[in-house]
Amino acid sequence: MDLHVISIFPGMFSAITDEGVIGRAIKQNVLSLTLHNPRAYADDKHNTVDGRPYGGGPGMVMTPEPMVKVIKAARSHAKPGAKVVYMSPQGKRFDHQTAKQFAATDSLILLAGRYEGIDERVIEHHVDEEWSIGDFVLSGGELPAMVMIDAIARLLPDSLGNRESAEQDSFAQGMLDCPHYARPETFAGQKVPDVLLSGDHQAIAQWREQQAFVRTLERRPELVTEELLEKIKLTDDQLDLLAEYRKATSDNLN
Ligand code: 9D3
Repeated sequence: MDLHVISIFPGMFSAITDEGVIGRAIKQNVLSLTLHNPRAYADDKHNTVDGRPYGGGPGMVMTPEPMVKVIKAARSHAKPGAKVVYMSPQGKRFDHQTAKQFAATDSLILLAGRYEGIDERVIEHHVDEEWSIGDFVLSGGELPAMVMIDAIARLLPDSLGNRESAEQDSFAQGMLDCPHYARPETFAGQKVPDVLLSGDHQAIAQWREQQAFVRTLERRPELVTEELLEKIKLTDDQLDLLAEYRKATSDNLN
């Protein structure tokens, strides 16, 4: 997969290119990441990429000319059909499903804005999709782009065959993860749950699924949708728990 990132702060991306999943994917040629700086396409001696907003108000706006030039340059390097994705608080919310869809494409152009954002005419004519990573205010699109790249890169097939662990990811299943334990068996007076030491793989799988289900129900009830319930096929115990929980929450409302 080739990724093209448009940003006036290309140096920020060394945070993800040098180590970890993304660094490894790049090293194994599963992924390439190319940075494109709008400043290189500004035509004044100060390489200006921002301007004052028409209509007044605080902050600056990224001006159209260098942005359109840098987008065209990125398109010329990307594979044919690559989408231009603008990281924006006005975008749809990025999630694991979206990560999977992007991971299945072979070329992508991510546009990270600064200031108050990009001139709307650029978005209308040169951007294919807008994505947000959540309802909180950041200072630019670079961290969101890196978040998206991380979520995508770990889903790419690699030579070590990490696909299986990606499929087992909690969000891939639509549930939160179960608790995890490592040595020692007793730490600060707290013992690892017996079932995990039993060697009974079926019992362990059952316990983990039960833990994941209860946690999801308690912490993120909005994730327990009809769709999830159909997918995971609840045991009788889980059905009882769900009924009890739903009764308790509907009682709270009354
Ligand atoms: C304080 C500035 N805001 C005016 C009311 C608007 C605003 C402009 C630019 C808010 C944030 C930003 C910069 N953010 C992004 O570029 C961004 C972002 C985010 O802030 N949160 C979640 N996802 C994203 S994707 C890009």
